[in-house]
Amino acid sequence: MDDLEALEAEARASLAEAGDEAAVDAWRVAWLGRRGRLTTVLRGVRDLPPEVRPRVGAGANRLKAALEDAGDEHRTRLLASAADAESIDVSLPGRNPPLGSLHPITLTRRLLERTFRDMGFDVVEGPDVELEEYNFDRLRIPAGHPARDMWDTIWVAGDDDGPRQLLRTHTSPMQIRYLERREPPIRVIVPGACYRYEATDATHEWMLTQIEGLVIDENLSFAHLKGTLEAFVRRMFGADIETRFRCDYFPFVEPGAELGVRWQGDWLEVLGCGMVHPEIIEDAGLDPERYTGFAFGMGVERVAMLRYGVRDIRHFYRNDVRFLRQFEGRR
Ligand code: YSA
Repeated sequence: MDDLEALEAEARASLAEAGDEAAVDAWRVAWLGRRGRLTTVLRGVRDLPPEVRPRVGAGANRLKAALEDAGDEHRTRLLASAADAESIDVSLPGRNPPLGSLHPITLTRRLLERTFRDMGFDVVEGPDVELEEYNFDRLRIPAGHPARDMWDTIWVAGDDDGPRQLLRTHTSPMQIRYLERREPPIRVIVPGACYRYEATDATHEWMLTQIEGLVIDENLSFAHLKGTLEAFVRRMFGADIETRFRCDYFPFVEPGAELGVRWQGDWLEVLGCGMVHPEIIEDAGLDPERYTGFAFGMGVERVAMLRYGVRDIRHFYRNDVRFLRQFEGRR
């Protein structure tokens, strides 16, 4: 029994020196493990004379339980003091939590909106799910018109008797909606998502963002269109940017054009534009002899490609954080 007391004193002294969880584990193995010192004593009880065996056996078992408790308590104390050491020091200055960041298309869209606002444009939005009538018919693209092939369409399933709906293929339907409600002078942009049932490649996505522009006033000419868009491009990309206007066809303008920007030794089409067709002005209840106007539809992903040197449009919506992290901290 004296030996057991000496053993307990030694075990407790050794536990007191264990400074971390790993040391407590090592202590447990040395004393209570399969070949541990106390385990060896317990195993030897069966060799003792029968008259002392019960007393020593009971004492050794009590000691084993006491040392197990002591080991657990020591571990708990160590963990509690480690947690104290890591606890918050309220006197330190605050740190920003790791937040997400804005997507490059959001950044570009906001920059475009700011640029047009500075040039005197209002900003409005319209519906993504649009009526066929606004997306096509009232833009002079009736059913069966070959120009419908320019916009492969995702139709929205609905009531067979009701008007047909679709995911807008461009932001141009908002020209008609805006003209229904506003009187000239009009100077507005309409940013928003558009959807096309088409294959993707390095410069085409099936979901894209456009910014529509509409300007209606007296005495506006193609020179105003060119001047406005060239001023815009210079503000966005600097004075040295190389641009070109080429003839293009859209049923809702006359004449129509596209604006391309020099990109990787080639030209990248950034927007379609033109003088608003007189029939559209007349359908809005305005006198086309008095009012003229111009409009444009710009691809925001294309502008982002130019701005950030992105060679493949598909990077934007792959959700690869290695790509997206490159835009962290930008505004
Ligand atoms: C034309 C004349 C106007 O008076 C007003 C607007 C327009 C533009 C017309 N609504 C339109 O959608 N023309 S477009 O099909 O040529 O697209 C306009 C721009 O969107 C393109 O110049 C390009 O920058 C971008 N775009 C078109 N399809 C795209 C795309 N961007 C990414 N992926 C696609 N699949």
